[in-house]
Amino acid sequence: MLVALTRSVSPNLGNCELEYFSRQPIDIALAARQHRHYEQCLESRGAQVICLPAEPDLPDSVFVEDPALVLDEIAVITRMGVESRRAEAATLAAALAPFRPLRRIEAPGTLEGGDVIRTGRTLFVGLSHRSNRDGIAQLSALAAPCGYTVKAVPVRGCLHLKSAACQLGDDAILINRAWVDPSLFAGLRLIDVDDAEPWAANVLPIGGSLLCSAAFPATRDLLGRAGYRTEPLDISELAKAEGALTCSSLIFER
Ligand code: CIR
Repeated sequence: MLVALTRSVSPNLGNCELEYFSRQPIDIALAARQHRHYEQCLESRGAQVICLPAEPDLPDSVFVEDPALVLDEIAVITRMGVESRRAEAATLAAALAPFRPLRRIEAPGTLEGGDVIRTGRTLFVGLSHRSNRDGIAQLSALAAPCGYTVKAVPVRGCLHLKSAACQLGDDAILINRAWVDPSLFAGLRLIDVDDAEPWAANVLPIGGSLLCSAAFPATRDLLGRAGYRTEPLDISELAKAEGALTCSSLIFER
């Protein structure tokens, strides 16, 4: 049984961290409706959604992908690259404890789940503003006994590795080559985002289809032509906080 761990939108989302976007007003009620629709899409694809209560003091806490990484054997509670988000880990760790033994990234390491792409037993980890070499080395030491190889991937021009590239549920990667070196994914099939849609690489494979942002129709079209079933979701309000599709859930086998 697939579990999707989520957290309701903070009423304070408007005070989110921003790295690449200018601050825009966020309609919190609309963000909450869009997030609920996202959860319904996960449910309709077979996931049991466990939604944690909103954290009014933690603006970015809806983005549960970042404070933890759930592998088949363990869950790694990360140490986030921005101080303002570190308190998100406590309640997320409590929610994950029944499912996996917990491990932790410790200072001076930093790591955010948005920087981790898994393909088979390989973890590609973005070396970004948010995840540093020490954090990646710690993850490598924690995951190696479970049979994972960790590969560091320098990222430029975007928030996380998963802003630049995402795994499509098979041996393919959707990629914006301007932000990550494609040669690092040697052996995998690469599909480029549409040139006019640099932020389109973040899509979520679940239940045999790809959840895509409705804001990037050209990339969705090209995925359709490549044989993928896609579903557009309006995530306009979470996108203003630099969120996309993968960042609002942690999906794992129970
Ligand atoms: C942040 O800057 O941390 C949030 N405003 C956005 C995080 C999005 N996370 C993700 O894509 N994994």
